[in-house]
Amino acid sequence: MQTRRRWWHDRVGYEVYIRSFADSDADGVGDLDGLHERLDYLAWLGIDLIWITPCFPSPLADHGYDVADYLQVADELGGMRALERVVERAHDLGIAVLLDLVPNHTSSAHPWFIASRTSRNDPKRDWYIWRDPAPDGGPPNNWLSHFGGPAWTYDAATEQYYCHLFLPEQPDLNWANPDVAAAFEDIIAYWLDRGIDGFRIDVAHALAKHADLPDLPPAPGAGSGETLELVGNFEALHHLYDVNQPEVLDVYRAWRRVADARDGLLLGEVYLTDVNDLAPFVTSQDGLHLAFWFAPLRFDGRDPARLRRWLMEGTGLPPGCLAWITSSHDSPRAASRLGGGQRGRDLALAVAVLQFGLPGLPFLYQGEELALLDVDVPPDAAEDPIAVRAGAYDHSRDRCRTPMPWQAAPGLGFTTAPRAWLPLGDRTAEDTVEVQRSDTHSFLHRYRALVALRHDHPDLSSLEVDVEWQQAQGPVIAYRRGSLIVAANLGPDPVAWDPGQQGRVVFCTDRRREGERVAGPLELAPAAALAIHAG
Ligand code: ISL
Repeated sequence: MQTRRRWWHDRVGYEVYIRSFADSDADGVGDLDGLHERLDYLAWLGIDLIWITPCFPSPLADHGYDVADYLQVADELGGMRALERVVERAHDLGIAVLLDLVPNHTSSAHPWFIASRTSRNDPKRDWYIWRDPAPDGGPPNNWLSHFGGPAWTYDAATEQYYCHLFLPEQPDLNWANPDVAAAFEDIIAYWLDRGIDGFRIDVAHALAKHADLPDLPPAPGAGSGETLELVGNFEALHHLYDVNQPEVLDVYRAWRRVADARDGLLLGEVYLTDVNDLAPFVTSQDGLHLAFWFAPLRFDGRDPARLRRWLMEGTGLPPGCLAWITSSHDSPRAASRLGGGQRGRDLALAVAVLQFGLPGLPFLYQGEELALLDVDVPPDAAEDPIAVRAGAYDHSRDRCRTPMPWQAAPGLGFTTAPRAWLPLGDRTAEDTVEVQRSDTHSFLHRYRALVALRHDHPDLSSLEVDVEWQQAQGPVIAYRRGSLIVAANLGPDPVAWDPGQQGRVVFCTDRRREGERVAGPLELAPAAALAIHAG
């Protein structure tokens, strides 16, 4: 089945974690005017699509993923005018702007929920998931919150529990209620009509719940180490009824009509790592346009065959329906996950090279282009509810969310405030944009060259050019994409690798190899990746 070519298919995306990108007003928190000032940098990097993490009014129990008003912009981030300035400038630079839509839950401070909890008869009562206590007075079922503890909180005023897959301050909406669906169709139309180009959709697989809210059985793979998230016992349950219900696809069918009428992009955070679960979200012509593919985030640098399998699984879907990431504001930075140090950084770039050659929308997470490592955030500086509430410091997302290092200066060029909202960490001058930009051998320049590779070779973003996977040669993952051959050595030793084709190196993680003629086997250093133009 062929996907119709749309405006986003040849773009390169970038996640802006707004609170840590650039602070324009010296309050220690990144904001939209700060982003505005840095859009030229993103254009220089070759980025032509950004996803801005939630910028709506919020009590910040989950740093913006608890939205109190979907139609306004938080004052702390600069308000509506600041967003308009960002969109205008971004469009002048050819950069599309996605907002982060959080439809699974609202903030408990949203007027909908405030009304809903006033009485069992309130017109908004059924906008959320309320149930009577179990016979013993406990929660109605055994569902758990992603952030630890039960997925239910008792509301004494009306003597019922409400459901929240995340914090108690993030009550889940009842998507079985058509009024909720209608409200979100209006929200989507509202922003698209104001020049926003689309949405990243938060926990896009979770909106619909099984009507009977049955207990969840234990997970078949529990304890196998295969699971991603270990906060509390969330991954010990088999999530048969709380996420990935078929009705969720009806939601996107309706949104798709609203979005397509305005040429808007719907990009789902579908956190399902079995490709068969993910497929229905993106393979029908009336579902999400794109979904992030999270399985490759399980690669820790040790078993290239696993990464190869996940990349192949993703490319088994119709072309152009996936977005590729190696890190985000929810996971360890790629360079840290892949072992840290020089090798972790080199491997992160090598994996990005492999992903940038595949059909779909490649994304960078802010700071990835600098090969940043995670920052150690001490418990007394913790912000993430996973750390603060659940005490799961090992899984804290703070360490991948620390401020962007722009300059080797106090505040890292991120802020002039004496203190940023999260620690700056021990960033070195070599970590900063300023220093890396002036050094053509830096990671920043390699990522920029990688983005340019994608833009300069239409075969890579084409929906018609297949991926031809090469037989695995030891730790080397390689494929052909039209006129290009892309390869990476993910092992710890140099490898002789045969591209099976003559050509010229048009990109290499080792910049000195660019331009090299290839005629037969060549040596790939550990963590080296390259692209060869055949001919
Ligand atoms: O489902 C998961 C793994 O099985 C989770 O990883 C889940 O998809 C993820 O935590 C969802 O993240 C998003 O929604 C959260 C917010 O805290 C994150 O920052 C956001 O990216 C709640 O809105």
